[in-house]
Formats: sequence, structure tokens, C-alpha cells
Amino acid sequence: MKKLEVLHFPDPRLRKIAQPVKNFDKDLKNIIDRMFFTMYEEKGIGLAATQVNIHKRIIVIDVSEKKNEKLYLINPEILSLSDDKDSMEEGCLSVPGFYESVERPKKIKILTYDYDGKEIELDAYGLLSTCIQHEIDHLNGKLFVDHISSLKRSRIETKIKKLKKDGLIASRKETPNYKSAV
Ligand code: GNR
Ligand code: NI
Repeated sequence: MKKLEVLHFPDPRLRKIAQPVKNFDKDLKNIIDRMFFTMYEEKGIGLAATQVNIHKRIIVIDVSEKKNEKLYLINPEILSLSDDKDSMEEGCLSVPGFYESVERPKKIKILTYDYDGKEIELDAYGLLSTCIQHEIDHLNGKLFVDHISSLKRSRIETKIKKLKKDGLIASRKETPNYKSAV
């Protein structure tokens, strides 16, 4: 299987609002399989379709230690968020190499859908809760860096742009460390 290309901040495509899945068909299953493959290859604990330039409301997650507990969310809706908050150090495959503490509600209750369109209710806390909130943000065009100070965010933007320019962050279509003769 081929890895999907992960978009990097500040790519404007990461700001698009993902559209609800309408057809629960083979294509959907295929997208989810390819997203899991990409997430495991990139060593992430979650991946939103937006990050791979697919603007549909699809998320894959595996927060288990053994990397053997696949969880996918289709058209997830937040039913409730707890008043008590938790801070966690967050990273993102779209903001490679940068980690910042983000405060979010501790617990979350969501409504999501199975491959066949059947409703599923899910309660989460801890890392899973943080991860689900981080991923739903992606579907709404939001990144964890939007939760930190604008000064920190613009510093990260500058550094990522430089890393890209220097070929130190490679995307699939680019040749790492290749310098054009032009
Ligand atoms: O791999 C990831 N780790 C992570 C750590 C703390 C909070 C959220 C995450 S999600 C991230 C993968 C990713 O970018 N998902 O969108
Ligand atoms: Ni992310």
C-alpha cells in the first residue's frame, strides 16, 4: 500500500472544512484503510482526512501501546464536553517536530457512525479524549497551534517554512535534499 502525503502547516488546505460522508461504501472503507496505513507509517496516534487532503469527515486513531486497537470515526459529532480541563503536550503530523501544551476539556462524549452508517456513542477521557478533540479540530480546519499564543505560532510557522525550504521536511512528491540548478 502507498502512503498518503501529509500536508504541513501553514498549507491553506489544512484550513478547509471537511464535508460529511454521505455514501457508506467501498470507497470509504478504502480511504480508512489507507489512512490507517499512513498513520502507522508516520508513527501518529491519530490522523484526520483533512491532513491527507481528503476533505471528508473521517478520522483514524490508535492510542494503544501495541498499536493494535484501531478506532475510526465517521461524521463524529460532539454530544458533550466536560467542564473540567486537562493540559497535555500535543504534537501533530502536520506540524512536525513541534510540541506544545494545550488545555482542553477532560472528557468528551461523541456520536459517530459505523461502516454501515449505524450510530455509535462513545465516551472518552485521557489521551483518547485529547486525540479525538485534536482530530475533530482538523476536520474544522483547526490545528493545535491555534490553541497557543500567536507569537509561538508564528515562530513555528517560520521554522517549518525554513525546514521545508532546506528540504529537511520532505513530502512524498518532493525529493529530499535536492537542490535545483536553476
Ligand atoms: O501523533 C500524534 N500525537 C498526538 C499527541 C498529543 C495530542 C494529539 C496527538 S495527534 C498526533 C497525530 C496527528 O497529527 N493527528 O492529527
Ligand atoms: Ni494533528
